[in-house]
Amino acid sequence: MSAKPTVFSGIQPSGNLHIGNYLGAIKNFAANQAQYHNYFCVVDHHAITLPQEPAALRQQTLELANAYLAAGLDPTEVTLFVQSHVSEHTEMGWMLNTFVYFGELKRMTQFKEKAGKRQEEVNVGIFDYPVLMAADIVLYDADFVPVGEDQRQHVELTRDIANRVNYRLGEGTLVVPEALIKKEGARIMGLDDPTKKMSKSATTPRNYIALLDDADTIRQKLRAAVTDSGADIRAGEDKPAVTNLLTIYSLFADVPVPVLEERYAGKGYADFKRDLTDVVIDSLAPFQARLRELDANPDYTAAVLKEGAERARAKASTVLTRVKGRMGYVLPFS
Ligand code: ATP
Ligand code: LTN
Repeated sequence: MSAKPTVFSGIQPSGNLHIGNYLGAIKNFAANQAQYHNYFCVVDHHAITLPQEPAALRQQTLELANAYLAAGLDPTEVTLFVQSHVSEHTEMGWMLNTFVYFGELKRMTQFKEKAGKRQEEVNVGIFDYPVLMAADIVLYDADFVPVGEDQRQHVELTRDIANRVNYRLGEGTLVVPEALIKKEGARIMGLDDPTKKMSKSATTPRNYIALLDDADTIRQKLRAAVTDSGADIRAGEDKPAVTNLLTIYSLFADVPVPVLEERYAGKGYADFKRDLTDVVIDSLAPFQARLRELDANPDYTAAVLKEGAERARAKASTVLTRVKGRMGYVLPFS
C-alpha cells in the first residue's frame, strides 16, 4: 500500500483542448504526480452528454490521452485510462443516483448554464452528469480532485453524496474527497470576452488558444484578444482582460505577475502582446512536438490505456463490491 494520498481527475474528450485546460488542470497533474497516487481519466461517458460525431469522439479520446502523456504524465507514476473501459463507473453512478436529490442537481451552476431556459428539453445525461462524476471520484478512494474553479461545485456535491452514503451504509464506505484548486490559473478567461471562462464549447475559436494552434494562429488570436480601457499593463478588478493576459504570461513564463507589471511599466500593449505571443508559442512548442510523436505511434498509447484500464478496474471493482455488499446486493457467486 502506498502512503501517498490519491488523486483522481478527468477531462472530457469533447473538443479542442485549450490553454485553460492546460494551465488550470493538466500542467498541475504532471507537476505534482510524484507526490500522489494518481488516476487520470478520459471521461468519454461525460462527453456524450452533448452529441458527438462518432469519428470525432474516437479521435478526441486518443488525442486527449496523448495530451496527458505529452504534458509529462509518466505511465509508471499514473494510471491513465478511458472511463468507458471500466464499467464500474456507470454501475456506481446508478447506485449514487439514489443518494442525490432532484432539486440539488437542478441547482448546479453548470446545468443551469448548459440547459439555459430549455430545461425541459435537454437530455437527462446533462442533468445527471455530476453524479457520474461523483462515481468516478469515489471509485478510487480519491483524497483529492485537482480541477479548475468551474468544477468546485461538483466536487462539493461529491462530498455531500459520500457523506450520505457513509451515514446510511456505515463510516468508511466511501472516502470523502477534497477539491484541489490552484489560486492562479484556475479560471483562465476567454480572449474575446474576459468575463466568461475560456471554453472548448465557445462559439468562436477566437475565445481560446487551442493546445494544437500553430504559431500564426496564436499570433492572430493574441493580436485580436480584447484589452481594457487605459494603456497600463497591470492586474486589477477593473482590468479583467489584461489581468487574464498577465496570468497566462505569468504561468507560462513562470514569472510572478508583479514582476511582469514592473517590466511593462510605461510600455504599451503592443510590446506586451508581442512578448506574450513569443512566450506562449515557445512554451507550447515542446508539448506539440511530443504530441506529434505520440500521434505517430498509436500502439504505444493503446498499450498505456490497456494497462491503465486493468489497474483502474482492479481498484474500482473492490470499491464497488464494498458498496454493493453494504447495500445488500447479493454479490456474484464465484
Ligand atoms: P467546456 O468549457 O466546453 O465546458 P471544459 O474545458 O470546461 O469544457 P473539461 O475538458 O472537462 O471541460 O475540463 C477539463 C479541466 O480543465 C477541468 O479540470 C476544468 O476545471 C479545467 N478548465 C476548463 N476550463 C478552464 C479555464 N478556462 N481555466 C482553467 N481551468 C479550466
Ligand atoms: N465534469 C468535469 C470532468 C470530469 C471530472 C471527473 C473532473 C468528469 N469526471 C472526475 C474531476 C473528477 C468537467 O466537465 N470538467
